[in-house]
Amino acid sequence: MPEKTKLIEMYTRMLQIRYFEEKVFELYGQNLVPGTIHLYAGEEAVAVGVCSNLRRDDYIISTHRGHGHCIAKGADLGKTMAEILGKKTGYCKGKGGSMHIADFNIGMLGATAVVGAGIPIASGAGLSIKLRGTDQVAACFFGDGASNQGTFHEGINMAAIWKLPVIFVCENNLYAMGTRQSIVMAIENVADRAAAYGIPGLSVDGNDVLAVYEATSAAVNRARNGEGPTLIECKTYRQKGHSRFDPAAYRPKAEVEEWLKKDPVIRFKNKLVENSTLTEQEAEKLSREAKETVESAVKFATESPFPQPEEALEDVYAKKESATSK
Ligand SMILES: Cc1ncc(C[n+]2csc(CCOP(=O)(O)OP(=O)(O)O)c2C)c(N)n1
Ligand SMILES: [Mg+2]
Repeated sequence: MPEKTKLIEMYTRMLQIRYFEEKVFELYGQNLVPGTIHLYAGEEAVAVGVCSNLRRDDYIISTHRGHGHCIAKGADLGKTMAEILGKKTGYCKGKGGSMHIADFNIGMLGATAVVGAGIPIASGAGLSIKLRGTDQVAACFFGDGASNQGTFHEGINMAAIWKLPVIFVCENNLYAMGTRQSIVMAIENVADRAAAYGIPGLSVDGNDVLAVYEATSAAVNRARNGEGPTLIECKTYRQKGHSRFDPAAYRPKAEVEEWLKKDPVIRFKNKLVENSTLTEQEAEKLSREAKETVESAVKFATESPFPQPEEALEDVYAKKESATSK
């Protein structure tokens, strides 16, 4: 089990992700978010359990459901919110939006809206680490749906044969849009696929941040020691629909209720109180502070200016000098 300061940091991050997503949902309702959004609420234990094992110079590769990954890796909440609102102060100057946030300073190599596309990118990052001879690792988040893409096979196979320092993290939330996993997969555990690549594959309770933390800790040690990649499947559930407009009517009510009882944020709080890491009052204070942090991120983002139309093509193409010097 991590030490007290680390546990509190992990709980704080989970709270920040939850409140952040609630705010994004609210702002979307006020027509302040261009495009669509995919919320991470309910899956906080995965991002935090994984990223709490990573150093700042380690890499992550994210998905269309990526706000939680960014926050867990240490992204600035104000710049993240500003990007989602299309503001000039956002990570990509407001030109990327929710699904294209990147911050190389914290090792966040980028989100992608193309399902499964991050998997070979992670293997590429792993190859870069190996060629440069550093002890960094790359963690790649993707969904159960993505694990049915060809990129999953190609990316993991390559990482396995070259023993690349990559942790493949499947966020199995049982659905790819409205399609239930059992309709499109003849196996129950995505982790079983690891056998095909000769690498370890584990299925863990993705709503238990400590279970995710322990599994990732072993995978990170393995990767840093040059022993190659690991596939970790985290069984979890998104509390909202696939995207903002999806009421998720295809999910049985009893199933939703069962998973809401396994809320990862509440479960972690209960655990911290039970084992005397926190008192109820201290937990309440952390919750208030996380809300305030998110409120100031919203204030920063909403008060920030939009980019000007004439800036539209800036940062889109490489400058001539740098393009020819390559
Ligand atoms: C290559 C590709 N195919 C289809 C889509 C449309 N699409 C967007 S999200 C999604 C479902 C992804 O499911 P999963 O990988 O389980 O991630 P989750 O949304 O459950 O987190 C699909 C099919 C896409 N963006 N990219
Ligand atoms: Mg899914």
